[in-house]
Amino acid sequence: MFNKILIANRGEIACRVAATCRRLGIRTVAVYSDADADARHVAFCDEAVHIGGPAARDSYLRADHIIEMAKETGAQAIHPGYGFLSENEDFARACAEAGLVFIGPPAEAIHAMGSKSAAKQLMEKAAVPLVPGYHGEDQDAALLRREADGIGYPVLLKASAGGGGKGMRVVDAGEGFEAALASVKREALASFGDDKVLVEKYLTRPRHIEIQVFADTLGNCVYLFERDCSVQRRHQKVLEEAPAPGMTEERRRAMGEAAVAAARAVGYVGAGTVEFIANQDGSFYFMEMNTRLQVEHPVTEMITGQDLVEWQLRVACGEALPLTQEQLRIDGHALEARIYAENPEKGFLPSTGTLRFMRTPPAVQFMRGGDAHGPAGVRIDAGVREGDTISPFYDPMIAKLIVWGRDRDEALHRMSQALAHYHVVGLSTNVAFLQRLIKSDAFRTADLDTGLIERNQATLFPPQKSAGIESIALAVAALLERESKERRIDEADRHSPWTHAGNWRLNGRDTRTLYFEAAGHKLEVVLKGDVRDTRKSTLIYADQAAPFAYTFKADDIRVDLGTRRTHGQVHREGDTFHVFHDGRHTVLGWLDPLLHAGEAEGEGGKLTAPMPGKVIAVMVQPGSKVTRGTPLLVMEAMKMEHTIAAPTDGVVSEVLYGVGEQVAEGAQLLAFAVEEAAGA
Ligand code: MV4
Repeated sequence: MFNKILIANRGEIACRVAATCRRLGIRTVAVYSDADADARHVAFCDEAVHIGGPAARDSYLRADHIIEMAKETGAQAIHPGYGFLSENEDFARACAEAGLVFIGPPAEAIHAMGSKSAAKQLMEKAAVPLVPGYHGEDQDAALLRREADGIGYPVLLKASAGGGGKGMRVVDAGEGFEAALASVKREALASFGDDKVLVEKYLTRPRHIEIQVFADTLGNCVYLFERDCSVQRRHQKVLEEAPAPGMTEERRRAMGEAAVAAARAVGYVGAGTVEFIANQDGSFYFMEMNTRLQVEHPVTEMITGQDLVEWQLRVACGEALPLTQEQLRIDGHALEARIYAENPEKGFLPSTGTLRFMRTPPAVQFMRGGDAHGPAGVRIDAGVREGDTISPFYDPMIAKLIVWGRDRDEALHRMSQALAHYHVVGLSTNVAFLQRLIKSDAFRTADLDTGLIERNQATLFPPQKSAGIESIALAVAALLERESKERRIDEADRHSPWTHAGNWRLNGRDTRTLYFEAAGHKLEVVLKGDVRDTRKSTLIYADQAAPFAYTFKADDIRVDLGTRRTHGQVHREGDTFHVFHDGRHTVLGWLDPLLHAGEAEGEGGKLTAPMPGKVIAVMVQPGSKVTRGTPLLVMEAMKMEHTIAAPTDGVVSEVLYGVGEQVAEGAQLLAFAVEEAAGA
């Protein structure tokens, strides 16, 4: 086995590879760009080498420089992860020339699968099923048209050099053929420098089913069953699972053997994935082969109990595959959800910023040797920690959440539970969207195909509901708990504002009105009864009134609303309450009566960011005395400026953001204290 390897990647996959190396006693060298100096993968590895600027071409794509660093640090091999240099045949060759082992397939195998039409010709010879179509050398337009007419419409035109959905066009009828051909050729030439196209019968409701294969240098080749990755959005996978729902034993064997034949046809070595599209009737066709370890490999690890990175390392140093086909078994069902920093409500726009707060469900980190899924059946592969930043330079994935169950229903249940305990503050995430997806009828009943998300827009993007009474009650509980703690601390201090009950806003003896703001609406909550002493009162909100009591158990708040008991977590940042309840994240801004005392109804003056954006000017500093309406800070969002002004006379006690910093919607920007003298 190797003593030391270099990992030519970043993020979760670099950490994932390092985790197995650590278990096997292999030293690891990380590489990092300027943007990643404090990244988790750098801390996770034994050594690290700085390789350049934040843009990938200035760092993670610098093949020669990375090879140089591998030699300098005494690494014997390079693991490329996925993306970046993983499917670059020149890099694979250059490693070999430098006397380093490339932990991946031979350059020739990468090359053979790089061209779609050449790959299809090879697959045809190996008797791997192909979609009816044309993948010949002759690119004469009239010939291509005759082929399309012969196949029957709709047909799909694909750039031979394309991949991952780029350079494809559906043609519904013969009349549209020439225009579509010209457009695909233009796009292919511009994107891949090669305008060769192929023509295929277009399948209208395909499933994406891929087979994990593994080959060693001794001539062994096996399949580790299938993954269903049909749930995608614009060719980005969202959920993956193994095994594929509805798969029969015969079809599993047929697809597995076809995949092994495909791998053997190109002299494959190492981990690879053969991608098929399958019709609803189960017929399946070769699409392409990915010559790397894939993002979604953990679901295969969960159901087979095998560590695929360990397999890669063993194969790369010439060992035989750890198991034979007969020894491989499927145990249970696994699901993977990709947690992204993005905003599903705004067209899945990537969301950059700092993970100011992050709580994750109980889980094992990465693969554990000998224990595929850990006690809870939950695994998290993450490349970031709380406090880290998601920058615009790389893929905005936060983590992969992987769950295992004895069957699909158990896995679904665990995924839903785990998502409900994935709490992120600081940027938008797709967690709530994933939760809706998991719970949707289409996914629950495994009515899978690549159009699932498109077709279920209505359920997956429901109109935003206003905050429910449970979320409000949780925020109120968090507020009251904090106040009672602060009061205890300040009890001895007669000059403290708390002892003057200024924060209580008591209207009469036992009624208190609280105002919150959520999604631009002002919400009124009335508490009646003695909240201070018994924690029991009545909560009135949006025409509902319920007896209200709460208790804290570590981070968990339990709330009783009459006979309904619920629980959740609240993360407070200044006057902003992030309520996590029932798998949802509700942001409530508390309108502190101390700050809003002098304010006319409906008037602005909040010290929180009205929308995500960037701070472009800060006019004050801690200690600045200001009068009501004084501009404090300017934000820029959507090319417009927003000035945050003092809500009343007072003193700035804290400035929480500096010029140039990104702020999330609802984030508190400044802390402000009412001028002592003003109220006296
Ligand atoms: C297809 C197809 C329908 N018919 N080929 C998209 C990416 C590439 N890997 C293959 N792709 C497709 N090829 C024929 N003949 C539909 C797709 C397709 C797709 C395939 C897998 C996963 C998601 C997809 C989303 C849209 C289209």
